[in-house]
Amino acid sequence: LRPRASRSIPDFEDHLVISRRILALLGAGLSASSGLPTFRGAGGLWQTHDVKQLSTPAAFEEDPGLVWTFYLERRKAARNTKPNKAHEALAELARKKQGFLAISMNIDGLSERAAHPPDQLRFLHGNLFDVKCTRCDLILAGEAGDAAIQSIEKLMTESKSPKLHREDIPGCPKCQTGLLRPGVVWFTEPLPPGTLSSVYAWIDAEPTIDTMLVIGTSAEVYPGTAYFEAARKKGARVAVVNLDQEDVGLLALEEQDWYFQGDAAVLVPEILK
Ligand code: BJW
Repeated sequence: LRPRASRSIPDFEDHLVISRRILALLGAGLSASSGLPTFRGAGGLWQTHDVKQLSTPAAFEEDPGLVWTFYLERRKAARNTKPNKAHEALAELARKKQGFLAISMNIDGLSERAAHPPDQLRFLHGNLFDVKCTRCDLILAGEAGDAAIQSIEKLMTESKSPKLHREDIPGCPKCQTGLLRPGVVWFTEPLPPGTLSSVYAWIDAEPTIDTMLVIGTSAEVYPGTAYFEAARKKGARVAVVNLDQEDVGLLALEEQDWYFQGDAAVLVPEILK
């Protein structure tokens, strides 16, 4: 399915210059050039890992050790890599344009490490470096999250068994009944309170949103994709950056939109310069 839009970079730049409010939806393809795998498609995590066994609340209930092992490995990979030129270009755009907001589905911490201004960045799916409780509202972020995760990592390295067991997982220090789990949003779970509505409020605010960037996402997961529809209804013109044109079909691009096919780490700095 060929996207209808395929306009030129200079044409997009002309539009960006006059854009006052810009929203970006960021997906796993943004971090692909930093060496982190995406989810769907060739080389994606779901090709070799079963999403139902790893990224749902039922999976954690069934085997919390397996789920923690999966997230500890991803945390290590994220820590051992660096933001790429696309993360940096988006952070730069945010510094230049107060009316730019990025909403990230990524949990890898790379946009933060690229110094994207925090008030212009929202997270839909949590953070690999946070820990929360399965029962109460406890969230351990920053140093507290790190300390909790390090205690689990230590258990793993010291354990004689290659597998983490339920009794290895620390309990919640607040409610004393739940278990500590990764601070991410799994399938069927609601987003962090207030996130959904605050992004809709941003889209509805004045002046009207001019531009929506959709970078490195297969656009399959709700509610990220619902923001696209909302921005489109407000009249935003859409620019998509994606390696695979098949994935762009879901977005139903129109004549006035842009599709830039290729690596985000190359194209994003080019279109935002
Ligand atoms: C490049 C590139 C390069 C590669 N340059 N491009 C039926 C049952 C249950 C639930 C639902 C249902 N129907 C709908 C739902 C709702 C569900 C959903 O959307 N499901 C659909 C899949 C059908 N959504 C939810 O459950 C969400 N919660 C919610 O909606 O709450 C309200 C609600 C509650 C209860 C019921 C219903 C509603 C929560 C979704 C949480 C998703 N979590 C994950 C895991 C997070 C933690 C973790 O990382 O482990 O988030 S799943 C995974 O998908 C991850 C991602 O953030 C997310 C999006 O993936 P993304 O970023 O698009 O990656 P890919 O791999 O799909 O695409 C990468 C793209 O990059 C590709 O297009 C490549 O071509 C491209 N690319 N390299 C540029 N170098």
